[in-house]
Amino acid sequence: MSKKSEIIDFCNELGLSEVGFCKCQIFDESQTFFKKRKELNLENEFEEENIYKRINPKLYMEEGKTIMSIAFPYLFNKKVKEELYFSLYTRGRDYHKVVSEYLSKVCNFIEEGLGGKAIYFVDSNALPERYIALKSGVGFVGKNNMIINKRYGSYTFLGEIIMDLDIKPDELVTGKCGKCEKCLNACPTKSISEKKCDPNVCLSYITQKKHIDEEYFHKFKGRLFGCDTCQDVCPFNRIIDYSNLEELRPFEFMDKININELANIDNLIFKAKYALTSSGWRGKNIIQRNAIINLLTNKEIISMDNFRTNSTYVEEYYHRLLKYNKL
Ligand code: B12
Repeated sequence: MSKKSEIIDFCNELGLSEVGFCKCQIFDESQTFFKKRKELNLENEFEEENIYKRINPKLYMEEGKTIMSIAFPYLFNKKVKEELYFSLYTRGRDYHKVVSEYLSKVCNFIEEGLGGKAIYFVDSNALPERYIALKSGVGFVGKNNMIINKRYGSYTFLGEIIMDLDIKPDELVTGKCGKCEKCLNACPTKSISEKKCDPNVCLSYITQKKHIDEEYFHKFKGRLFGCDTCQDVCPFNRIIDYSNLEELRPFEFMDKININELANIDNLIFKAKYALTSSGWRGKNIIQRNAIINLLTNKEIISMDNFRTNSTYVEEYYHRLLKYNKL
């Protein structure tokens, strides 16, 4: 049995079916791509600024020969929109932790079972994870920028393993959006278009960034963290499998949002609930701010009688919103 088959079998036993491999080499073709985005000011503050760190996986393992890409499905329930809601990717246990646990098991197998050397990555790193998934045949890139996987659509997280084993690369998968423009038309801030994608106005980013311009307040429309609109309307997400990874199942408190709790959130509640999810990485104040943006821009649920905060940052938003409402 080849080492490739052994790794795939091991992943399958863990419940991971969507895996692929590509060569670990400098992505020369990505240099021009990232340079152009930099010139056009399209880089996002959460992206790595140093292009060399983004295009050279060898920086992380000099003797690396192969990169493995794995897609982790997280969809358990297709009900995206409620009056107030967290984006689907942030309703369960923080995926950085869950994905890391899986990847670390695969790395152990490669090291102890196959005598190789292996390191893993998920999200907070300079590597272009979608590009690696594309090159590894895990999915194709949709007009909404998402990696679209045949079995799970775009509702997957991506993780990678660099190893010093020489594994046969996979073919790119064929698939494309064709003439469909549903995501482009549905994007609430027109962040995605055929010509250019501007992550700096992506509503997911707006819900996570520190300073929000007034023009975006009324765009929240119930979103408490993240945005799923471009995935929700995507035809490739219509007939897909639900996740088999129980560790990513949404917490019960995410199913029925308690807006008063969020608008008045304290450290105890934050730590016991939201900090366990990936929505916690920007801190308690961002969640409280998003809750009050939703409350004060939605005339139906405007009830801020008991509002309290110990944050001058959130207080400032409260006053900006009251002023915005009077305009
Ligand atoms: C910064 C970031 C964001 C920013 C900017 C997003 C963006 N559009 O780039 C914000 C906060 C807005 C964000 C939002 C989201 N994110 Co995010 N994000 C990242 C992060 C950390 C870096 C992404 C990045 O570099 N963006 C710059 C753009 C240009 O790169 P990209 O679209 O990711 O990949 C393209 C380039 O690499 C390009 N490329 C590279 N070389 C070359 C060479 C050539 C010749 C060409 C043509 C292209 C090319 O090809 C890729 C596909 O187009 C990655 C993790 C990582 N390390 O990659 C997660 C990541 C992309 N996010 C992820 C997720 C889940 C989301 C959200 C769905 C969360 C949500 N529900 O709110 C949204 C989706 C928004 C969207 N439609 O893109 C997943 C994507 C999973 C998937 N199946 O695609 C990732 C991979 C995290 C993970 N490990 O799972 N994110």
